[in-house]
Amino acid sequence: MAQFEEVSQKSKLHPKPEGLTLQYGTAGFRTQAKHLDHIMFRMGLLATLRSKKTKSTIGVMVTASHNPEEDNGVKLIDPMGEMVAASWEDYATQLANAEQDSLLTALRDVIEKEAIDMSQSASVYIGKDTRPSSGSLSQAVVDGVSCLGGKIHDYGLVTTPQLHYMVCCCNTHGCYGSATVEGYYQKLSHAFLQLTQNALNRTDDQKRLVVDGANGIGALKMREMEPFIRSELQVVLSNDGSSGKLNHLCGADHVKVQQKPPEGLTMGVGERCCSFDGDADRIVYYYTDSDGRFQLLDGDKIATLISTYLKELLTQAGLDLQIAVVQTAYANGSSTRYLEDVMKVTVCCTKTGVKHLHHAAQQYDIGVYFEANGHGTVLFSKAAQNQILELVKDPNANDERKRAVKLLENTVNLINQTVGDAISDMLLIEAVLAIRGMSVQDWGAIYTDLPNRQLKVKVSDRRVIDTTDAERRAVTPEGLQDAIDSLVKKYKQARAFVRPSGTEDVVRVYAEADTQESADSLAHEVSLSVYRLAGGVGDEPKPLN
Ligand code: NG1
Ligand code: ZN
Repeated sequence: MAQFEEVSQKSKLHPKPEGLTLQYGTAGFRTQAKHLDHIMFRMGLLATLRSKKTKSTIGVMVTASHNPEEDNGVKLIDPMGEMVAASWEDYATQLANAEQDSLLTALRDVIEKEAIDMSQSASVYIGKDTRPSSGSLSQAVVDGVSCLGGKIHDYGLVTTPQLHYMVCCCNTHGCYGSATVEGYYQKLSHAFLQLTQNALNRTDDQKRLVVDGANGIGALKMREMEPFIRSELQVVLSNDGSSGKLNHLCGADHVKVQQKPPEGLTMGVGERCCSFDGDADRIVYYYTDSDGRFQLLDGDKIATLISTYLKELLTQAGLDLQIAVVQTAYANGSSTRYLEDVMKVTVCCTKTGVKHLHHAAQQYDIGVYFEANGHGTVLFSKAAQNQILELVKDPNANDERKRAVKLLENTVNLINQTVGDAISDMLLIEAVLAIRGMSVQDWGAIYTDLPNRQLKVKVSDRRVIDTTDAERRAVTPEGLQDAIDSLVKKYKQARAFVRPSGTEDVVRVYAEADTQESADSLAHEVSLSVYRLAGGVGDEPKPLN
C-alpha cells in the first residue's frame, strides 16, 4: 500500500535511536526532548489509527507539563477529551519501541488487532506548549499523521486542557462549545460572569488575584483571556515567560513540593495568589499570613471548597444527587477526615494519575476529583446534567431553588469536564469565594493540613517496588512495608507510603505526622529504608535538617 511506503520513507527522517526503550507512563511519554523525535512521528501514526478506529477526531498534545524545560513529552486524547484508552497505551509503547526495520510490522499488528479500516478518513488535533523543542516535535507528529493521510488541525500554542476541550467540542458537534480558543474563552467567561453576578459589593482588592504562570503557556493564555473577565477579576500576572525559564523555581509543582512561594512574585500579606504548572492543567493557591508564614491551599483544599459549595447548592435546589470526592494516597489526612466526618461526603481513593481519578469520578452523579498537586476537575453525569437543566426550566420552582439551580447550571458550564484545567479551576474557585463571601484565609481555615513531606530516592530499578491498596502499601521488595510500618509507629498521627514514579526515574516517598519535624524525620527514615531495601544508587539520603 502506498501509505505504508510513505511511512517507511518518512520514518527514516525520524529514526529511532537503537536500543532506546520508553514507556507510555502516567502521563504519556516523557523524557529529554532530544530522545523524542521518533516517538512524536510514531504517535502521529497511532493517533491517525485511533481516529480511523473511533471514526472521531483524536488529540495529540506535545508537552512535559511541570517537568524541566529541557524535557518534553506527548499525550494522546480520546474522542470525548479524556485520556486515551488503556489498551492503546500498550500499542503506543509497542510502536515507540519497535526498532526502525520493524516499525511497519508493529503498525500492521495494531491495524490487524483492532480491525481498522484503512480507507476510513482520519482527523487529528495537535497542540504544543512553549518549550523550545515543542515546535519541531509537533512537526514530527504532523509528519506521522500526514503519512497515513489524516486531516490535521494544528492549534499551535495551547494549554493541555484547551486541546482536550477542542477535541470534545469537535466530537460532540459543538454541543460542548465551539472548537476554537475564542470559543473556550467565551464559554468560560460567560459562565464566570453569570456566577459572579451573585456576589455583591466586592471591592477591587477582593477582585485581585496574583497569578504565577510558571513562565509557560498558561501565562500566554491568561493574557489572552484577561479582557473577557476583567470586570470581575483583576489578574496580576507574574512569571509570564518574558524572561524566566519554564517551571524553574516557579509553577504549581515547585510551590506544592517545596512548600514555598515561587520566585519572581511579590506577595502582600493576606493576598490571594495561585500558580499554574507548565501546561496549565494544575493549580494551587497560597498566601502569606499575618505572622509571615506561607500558607498553601492545594488540590485537597480545592476539592473541599468545591464539594462543599456543590453540596450546599444541591440541598438548596432540592436535587437528590450523590456527590463524591476522589483522592489519591497523597491527599492530606486532614482533608479526608474533614470530608468524611464533617462534610459527610463519600471519599474514594485511587492510584496516582488522572486517568484513575477520572474513571472513579465517572461512577457518581457528581464526582469531584483532585490530586493533592492541584490537578483535578468535576464530572457531572448525563443524568445529573439533565436534572439540573429540567429544574432550570421548571416554572413551579420557588426562588431559592431557582437561584441554586441557575448557579449549578453556570457552574457546569464553567468547569472543563474533560480534564483538570488551571484556568477553569481558577475561575471556579474565584466565583465560589465571591459567591460565599469568603476570603482566602476563611478558605484555608476550613481544616488544618497535617505537616507533610515528599522526597525522591534514586534506585537502580524502580520496578522492584510493587504496591497495593491504591499504592498505600508496598508488596515488594520483601521487608520494606514492615520497615515502613514500624517507623510510622514511632510518630503521632503519622502515615507514610512509597511508590515508583510514573514520570521520573525515582521512587517517591510521602510522610505526614503531627509536626513538620516529625514528618521530615519520618520521610527521611523511610527514604533510608527504600535506599537500603530497594537498591538505592548514589549517596545515602541525608536528613533534611
Ligand atoms: P508520578 O511521577 O507518577 O508521581 C506525577 C504526579 C501525578 C501526576 C503525574 C502526571 C505526584 C506525587 N505525582 O506522577 O500526580 O500528576 O505526575 O503529571 O504529584
Ligand atoms: Zn501539567
